[in-house]
Amino acid sequence: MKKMTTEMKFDEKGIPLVIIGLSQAGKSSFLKRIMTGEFEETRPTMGLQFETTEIGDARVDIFDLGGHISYRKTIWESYVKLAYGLVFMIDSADPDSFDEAKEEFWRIINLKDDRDEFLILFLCNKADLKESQDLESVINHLNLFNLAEKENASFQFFKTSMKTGENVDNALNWLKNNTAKLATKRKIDPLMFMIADIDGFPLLEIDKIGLEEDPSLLAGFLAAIESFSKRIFGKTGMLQYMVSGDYQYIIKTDSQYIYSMIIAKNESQQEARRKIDVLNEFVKPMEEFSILESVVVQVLNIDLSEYIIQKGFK
Ligand SMILES: Nc1nc2c(ncn2[C@@H]2O[C@H](COP(=O)(O)OP(=O)(O)O)[C@@H](O)[C@H]2O)c(=O)[nH]1
Ligand SMILES: [Mg+2]
Repeated sequence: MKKMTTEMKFDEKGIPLVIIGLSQAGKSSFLKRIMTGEFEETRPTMGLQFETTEIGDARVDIFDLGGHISYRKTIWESYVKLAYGLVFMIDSADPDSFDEAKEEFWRIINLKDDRDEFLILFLCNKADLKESQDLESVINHLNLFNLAEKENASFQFFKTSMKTGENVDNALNWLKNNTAKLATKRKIDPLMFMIADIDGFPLLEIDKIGLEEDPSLLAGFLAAIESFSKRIFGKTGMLQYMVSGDYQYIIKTDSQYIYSMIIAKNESQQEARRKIDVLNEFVKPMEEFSILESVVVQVLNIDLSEYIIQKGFK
């Protein structure tokens, strides 16, 4: 379990996107196209691999699906939950892989929270090969028309070739335009984040610099956590949400910890809840608190120069 968390490296900056697909679909070639504008025969990557790049303001993490050992799955599932957009790549010239791709695709889509708006860019790659199936038959085979029922998803399909460059620019432009739109809706800039034990004792606290000048905000928050910890005694998995003045307070508990965050009134409550949910999943199996700080900073996606961190109150 410890291994899983140390290997995790959410990036600290940028809109989170993931590129996923079975191995050999063309993900590494797509990455190469994004970075260099060129195609180069890639070598099959053996074993586990972590790749990352940038598209505009977005930070993109790339994962191979299928045949993974389970702790690795936990990692990319958490990335998927955090991601604003998913790029799913398929080898359109390999119809034998469609069933497995279908299973993985829908499993991933179903990981996304129904509260979240998110993007799906579906790339039917290797369009240059004569065995390449047309878009309609891939859409039919994978039941992609069912995406229309996902009201929170914006989706788009392209046939691409990383080899010839066909539709690569169109796909990237769709992604850039749509992530930029989502990012403005989903932005949060927490004023304060805290993990406390179940009695309300703070274990890790991250405060925006300048927050100490508003003691009422802090005092109100601590009082809320304390009363919350008393009220939920014996219950777990509760989430509480309050609005007070210009602020929103989001508090969640599991059997061990209380997670809490303050964001401004105009920011996305859903985004704050989502981040707390992801953190909750990571913290649960942690035996030590030593790496917690970096996990929190990465999931919250904050600029550390703007915050003060306090820990180890006990
Ligand atoms: N013909 C053709 N081959 C491609 C295309 N994209 C990738 N490949 C090749 O397919 C294989 C797998 O590509 P790779 O990018 O490593 O796939 P990944 O496992 O998803 O990262 C490599 O031999 C690539 O050179 C494409 O659009 N057309
Ligand atoms: Mg690869």
